[in-house]
Amino acid sequence: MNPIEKYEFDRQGFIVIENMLTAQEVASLATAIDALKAEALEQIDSPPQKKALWGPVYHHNTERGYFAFGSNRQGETLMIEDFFNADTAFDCLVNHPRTMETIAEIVQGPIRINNSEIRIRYNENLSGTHMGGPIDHKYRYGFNGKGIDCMMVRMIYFVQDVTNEQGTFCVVPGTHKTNYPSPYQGRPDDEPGMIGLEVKAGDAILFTENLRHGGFTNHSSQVRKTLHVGYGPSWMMSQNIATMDEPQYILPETLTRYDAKQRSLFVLPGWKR
Ligand SMILES: O=C(O)CCC(=O)C(=O)O
Repeated sequence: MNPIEKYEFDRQGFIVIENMLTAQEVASLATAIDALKAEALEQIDSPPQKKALWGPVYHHNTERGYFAFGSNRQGETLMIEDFFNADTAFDCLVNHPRTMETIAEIVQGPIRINNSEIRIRYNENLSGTHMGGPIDHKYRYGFNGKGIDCMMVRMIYFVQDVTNEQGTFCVVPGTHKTNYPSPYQGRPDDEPGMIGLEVKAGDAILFTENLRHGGFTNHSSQVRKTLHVGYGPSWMMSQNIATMDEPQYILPETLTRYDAKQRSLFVLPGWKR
């Protein structure tokens, strides 16, 4: 993080990082997302199913190691969690050098990955606004003598250009520091102060989970596909919806193909499956 990025992240609660991925990474990630999307849509109603703590019922694909929920109908989102298990194309996002250099500046102490989701958003779908203001300790933005001290943060990677019309990720800048809960409801398109963050393929957005955020309505025919990876202090368990506060769902086969540094982003020292 350069001094401007650090200042802006502290001031606004997010930064847009241009050209985070190479053209080759964008191409292979986009291909892997499409293949997984097709499979997940086919399997979504098949057993086994898991009811998440927060309510939704997910298809658990035990063979490829992911959880999927939602549909490709107009107005809907398809969510695929724990996608790292499903395809080696995603390995480039585990211990991604520029990402880790950035995260190390805002999360203190050993870091672990706590969230991995593909969001596929169809025409007329929006992501309801959430967070901002005083918040659960897991998502808190903090600052101390050592600098920025975030709990959960997320990096969103883009494999397509996304304009506001196409359902950008959107934020109310500065709301990671507000002292009152937001009085507004969950429709991002109508919320005062909400701005869309337009991006190009290969860009990434880093934000603190404390920031008020969501996704504008996708008014276009482009299906919006994004990869979301969450980071935080090493004590934090999974923040995926299907496996909330459980150990990270990472298959032994996946860990086998990772190097030691990549493994350390998922597994606590001494932890055995
Ligand atoms: O990208 C979106 O549409 C919303 C994403 C979001 O809410 C999140 O990553 O927490």
